[in-house]
Amino acid sequence: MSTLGKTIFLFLFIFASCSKKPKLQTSIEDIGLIPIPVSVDSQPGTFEILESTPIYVNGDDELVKVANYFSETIHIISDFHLEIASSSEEIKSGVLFKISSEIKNEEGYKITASENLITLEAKDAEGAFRGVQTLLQLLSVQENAGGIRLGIPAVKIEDYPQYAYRGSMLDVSRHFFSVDEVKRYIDLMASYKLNVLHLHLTDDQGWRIEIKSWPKLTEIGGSTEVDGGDGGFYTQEQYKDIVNYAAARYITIIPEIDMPGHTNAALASYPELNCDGNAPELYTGTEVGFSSLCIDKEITYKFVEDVIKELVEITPGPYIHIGGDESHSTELEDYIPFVTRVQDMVYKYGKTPIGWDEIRHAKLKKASIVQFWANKENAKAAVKQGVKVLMSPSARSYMDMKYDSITPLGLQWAGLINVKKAYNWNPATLVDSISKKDIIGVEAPLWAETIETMEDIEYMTFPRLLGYAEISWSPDSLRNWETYKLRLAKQYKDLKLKNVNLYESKMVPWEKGIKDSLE
Ligand code: TNX
Repeated sequence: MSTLGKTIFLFLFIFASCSKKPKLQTSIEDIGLIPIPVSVDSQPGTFEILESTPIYVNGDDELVKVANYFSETIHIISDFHLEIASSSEEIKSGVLFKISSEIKNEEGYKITASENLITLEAKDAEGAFRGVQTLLQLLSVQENAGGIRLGIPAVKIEDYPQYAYRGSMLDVSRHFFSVDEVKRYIDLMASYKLNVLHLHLTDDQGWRIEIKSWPKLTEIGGSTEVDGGDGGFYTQEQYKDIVNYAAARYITIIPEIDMPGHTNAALASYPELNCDGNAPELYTGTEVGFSSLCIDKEITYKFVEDVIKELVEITPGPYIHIGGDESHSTELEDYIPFVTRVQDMVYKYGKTPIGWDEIRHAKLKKASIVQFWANKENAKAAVKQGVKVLMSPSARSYMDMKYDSITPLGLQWAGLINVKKAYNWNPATLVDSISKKDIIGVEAPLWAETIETMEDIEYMTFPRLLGYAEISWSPDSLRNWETYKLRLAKQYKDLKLKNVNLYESKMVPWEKGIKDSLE
């Protein structure tokens, strides 16, 4: 070889060895999946996602949307643009999204990841969306001078949920939260496979949803909030925007109109809804149980029916929540016929009613749902009527309860709920004589008497929300506080990347160190 030839050879050799990246290594041991999947079988090797990694879709348009969501999320993390192509052929390398009739469970999915190929199979697009959340949690992002590298450890995962209803509730009445804030909460919920957001749209302190046939509800009733702030409300267009945003993440919005109590905002807006014909003042305090719709006036039922009718038009989901809690100013003999009549109206417009556990006093139709929050006798009586229960035990799942005595936000009437207490319970054994078959699922509410900002929402819900997600998704046999807290600790980096205002409980050994060098 000539000297020039040798020089070129040497140059190429050095260039090649410098540009050759070390093999990317990731380990499932470093990842704390929440909720824990039904089965995880770790394999050797790592799949590296590159700018050139193709995504193939073998399924319908809905599945393409889920693949797009995956690709867009990868783009946000890494700037990579992963191309999506449809394919019914056998694929040897890349990421394949596929509908599979072998997967029988609702929302079920299966991930098979090797060094060359990731296959995400699901019963339908909804199952694939849940599986994408697992893929995103499996993703390790390693950053060094050479740029960002993305790896997914080789693994086989099979997964499906224990409960069909895995929810959270935001009280937008006591303090109002904007459309963007609700959307951010929806995104955070989606990461942990939650699938229902219940919006507590009305209460004594504020009416937050536009009702075109009763415009003063929002004009007057939406004009303030706890402590006298400006309040606010969603126009029907804004509300539909929230509903669609949630639907794209396979989350159902359940609207609540709380009645016959918790209605001061409506009573202040329309004098004719009051038994004495006089509108009370708007209310900005935090007492409960002082207001009631006028049970004996026919206009009350015209009002309720108009509201339900308009609400149904903007609600694609199956449920309307009719409240029914703490109606201390309504005699039981009035409460029962009221709830019965409102229940019928909801069915008349093609929806299924949900109500807080007191509604069990009325004769319920079998499909109606009772949301247990305080009174075990109410929950048992509901089950005796043959209806299903939604588990929101205040002493375990109320995210407005303080973590400990020095938590700056929140209440403590149902006790303090630290991260362990929030996690360490089983919906199927909490109330004797109520078992899994009687339970539709779990919902963790955030009441907002003391919650004013998105940062406040995040502080009270993170990390407890991840625990409720696991309780409702994962098999009880896999749930254990000691191993859960280690998985939760590994979520630290992801929560920080998402800018979540996390409550850093001392019960959790948060993994704050940067563990992603390429050695
Ligand atoms: C009880 S829970 C309420 C709410 C309060 C909450 C505060 C329920 C059905 N009613 O009106 O906001 O306590 O924790």
